[in-house]
Amino acid sequence: MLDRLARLEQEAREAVASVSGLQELANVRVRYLGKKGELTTLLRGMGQLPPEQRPLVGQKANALRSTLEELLRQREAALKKAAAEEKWERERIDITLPGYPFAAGQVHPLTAILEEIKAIFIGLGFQVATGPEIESDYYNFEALNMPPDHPARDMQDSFYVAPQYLLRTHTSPVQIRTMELQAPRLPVRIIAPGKVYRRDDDATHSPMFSQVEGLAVDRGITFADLKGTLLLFAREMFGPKQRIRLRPSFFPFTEPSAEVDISCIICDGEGCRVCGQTGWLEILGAGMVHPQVLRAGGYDPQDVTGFAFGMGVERIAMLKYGVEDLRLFFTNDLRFLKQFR
Ligand code: 2U9
Repeated sequence: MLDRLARLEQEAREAVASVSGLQELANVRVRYLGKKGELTTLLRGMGQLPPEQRPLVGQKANALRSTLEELLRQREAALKKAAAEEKWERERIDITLPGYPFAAGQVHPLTAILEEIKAIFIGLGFQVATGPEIESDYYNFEALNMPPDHPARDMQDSFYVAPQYLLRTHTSPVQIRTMELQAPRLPVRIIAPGKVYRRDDDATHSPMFSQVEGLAVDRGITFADLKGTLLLFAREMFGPKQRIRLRPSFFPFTEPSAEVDISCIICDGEGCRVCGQTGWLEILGAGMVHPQVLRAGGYDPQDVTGFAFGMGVERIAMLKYGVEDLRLFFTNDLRFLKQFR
């Protein structure tokens, strides 16, 4: 019996040493230590031994079991380590290799300007409102005090998609919609950025362009609030020394109305080619919201007043970056766009 144990040990040691993988090792474990394994079977035969031999054989058999378990453990650890090392070698990364070239993108210059404009007004407590680009005749014209026979409708050559529907010619419908939703709660303080569409196409006009319009409605809002807001905007956008100038104008949706100029950002008012020797650059239109328009939005013009303004984002970008042809913003020429990194 002791001889058989010794032979079993020798055999098992060789088997453990010869395996090349974890699955094989598991098979070896079953073969020797499993329920029907060789050692177990051998121990079952102990009953046939004379009683005085049993303790010694039992002791040896248990010792062999421990030895084999330890052997298996060690072999398993060694196989796992070898596998991990092999994986490490296989997946090794040479961090000294040069990286792949990566073309970093950038925001479009118009997006950059739009974000700047938004940030300024958000800082003043305005909220950003949006709306559909296909609008009804009502929201685009009628609610803005431009009835069907109003001459102002001739001023806007528009893209109609159906008799009563068109691509919005300004973002003003957004302010009407917002007032409708919000009335009679006060204050209304929103800007409406977005794309607008007009039949216009030359170096300073595109059939699609972007506007930011603003609207503030509350009790006691005055023209002075409008001027203060626009002066602050001009200084944040173009520099702290900016001055603004308002000239009387006309819009159907505001009364009184004004064209707003900033002191020329090239010559600081001295007169140059960019400002046409006037010292001023026109950057926006503005005015006090027409009572008719307040009413369309659901507010009582006897109770509240409001100011509104509108600007073209491309125009601001052209002035700020010195771009002479607005179409450059839309033709995706990388030689142009890469200059705004
Ligand atoms: C509501 C009430 C009033 C928005 C206004 C202007 C003056 C204006 C132009 C600037 C250059 C359009 O992009 S542009 O061609 N806009 O001059 N816009 S007041 O007035 C509103 C808007 C909505 C409910």
